[in-house]
Amino acid sequence: MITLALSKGRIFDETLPLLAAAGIQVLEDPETSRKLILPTSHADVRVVLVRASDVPTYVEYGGADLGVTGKDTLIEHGGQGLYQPLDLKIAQCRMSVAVPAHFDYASAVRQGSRLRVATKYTAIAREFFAGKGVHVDLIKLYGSMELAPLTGLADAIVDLVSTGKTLQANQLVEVEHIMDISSRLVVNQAALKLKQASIRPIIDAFAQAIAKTADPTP
Ligand code: PRT
Ligand code: MG
Repeated sequence: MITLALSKGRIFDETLPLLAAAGIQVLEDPETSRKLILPTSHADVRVVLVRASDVPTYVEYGGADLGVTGKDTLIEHGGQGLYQPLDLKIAQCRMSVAVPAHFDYASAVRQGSRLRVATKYTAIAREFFAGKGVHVDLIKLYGSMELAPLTGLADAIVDLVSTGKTLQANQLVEVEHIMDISSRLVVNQAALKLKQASIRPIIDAFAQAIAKTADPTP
């Protein structure tokens, strides 16, 4: 049996076409089913639904053989014990620093002020500001980062941005682009050795599907 860990929402939705390219159909819709283990058209392949931030942990400890996870989540997890064969180019966005429109970020940085930064992504934020030589107090949050500067909890946030509409709706502006983000296929290293014959074809089919999307000419 091969177990693939996915999170509901954009990662599940954008992984479906890749699974289809590997000849695998998921037989239940996670939005209507309450099941956490979904069967597929392959009797020996199943999908488990976990929190996005739990995907690397499931794969690291062998609760799943494979998983799909954002680069953001993977960096925060640390990636230990995970083979990362493919950038799937799905669920694309960017990691940015944002501040209230009235906050003079450039001056604050120039003057060497200590910035209060709220984020779910403390490892990425710590490394980014250390690289710039900016002193920060990091405030760990688990969601709704946009609220932190509006309530005086923080001067700035580090968060994911795709269309920019969430920032705009909360009068926040992007002041730094930290990195581009997309989702990765992660594989348990022991499973790759022991279940090589079942896992390799899935990796190869995903790789071909991505290459086709990047260059659609036959
Ligand atoms: O929601 P939950 O707490 O369970 O976990 P999660 O938020 O990590 O899961 P999910 O499914 O929301 O995101 C899974 C992965 O999708 C992330 O780890 C990213 O790699 C990727 N991804 C791509 C995004 C976005 N785009 C994105 N726009 N993840 C989150 N967002 C959020 C962002 O945090 C912000 O609140 O959407 C908002 C901004 O969107 P725009 O379009 O308004 O800019
Ligand atoms: Mg979310």
